[in-house]
Amino acid sequence: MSDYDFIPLEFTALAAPEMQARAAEFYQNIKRRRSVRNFSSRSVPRSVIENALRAAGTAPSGANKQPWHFAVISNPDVKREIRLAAEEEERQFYSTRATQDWLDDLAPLGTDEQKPFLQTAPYLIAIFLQKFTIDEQGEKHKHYYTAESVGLACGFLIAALHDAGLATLTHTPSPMKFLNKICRRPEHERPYMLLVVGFPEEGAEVPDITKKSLAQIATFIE
Ligand code: IYR
Repeated sequence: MSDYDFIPLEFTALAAPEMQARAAEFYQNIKRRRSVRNFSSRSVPRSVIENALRAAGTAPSGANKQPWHFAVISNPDVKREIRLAAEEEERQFYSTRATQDWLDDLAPLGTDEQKPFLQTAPYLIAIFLQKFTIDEQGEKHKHYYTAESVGLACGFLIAALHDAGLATLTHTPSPMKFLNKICRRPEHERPYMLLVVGFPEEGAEVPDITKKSLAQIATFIE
């Protein structure tokens, strides 16, 4: 038995032409999203970050457990600490940990162990995954489909920030356990992703990559 009351769904069906126009418009907007690695230090209103996080928090999740936490870092000393820790991990990744195949796949993107954007960008958002929570009585409450749920919330967050006119970078220093200590998150939370948020540096460039076509990514079984 459910403890929830059921309420009418707020839903307005759109006429086909409007649906088509909106779908096309959304695609035109989202396809301009690029992973940016050169950030300016221009500041971003905190309210924009807050609303993007609210949007992320509406993502579907297993049994509505919402198994995520967003640590939002704008403090310059903390950003510096994160940069130093991430660069330490990345130095080991690029020099010993990564396989040659992996390094070959990354070479065209021009990435390396230098992560100045972790200090330059006005906001870093560290996203943590909660496989379970522990209540005040010390009891564990399990969460479900946590990786899927947090991935969805991150997708919503990136789309919301892009829609608000901001640039992002999904950054995954590996391992990134150092984020627990720096962000003061409990040990049982798994750092999932570090999102860099801000404005691109004047004249920023991005690699000339392409996305797979619709035919390459979808089959229609009609
Ligand atoms: N975490 C490293 C390496 C890296 C890995 C992948 I897969 C990328 O798409 C990009 C980078 C780094 O941030 O440099």
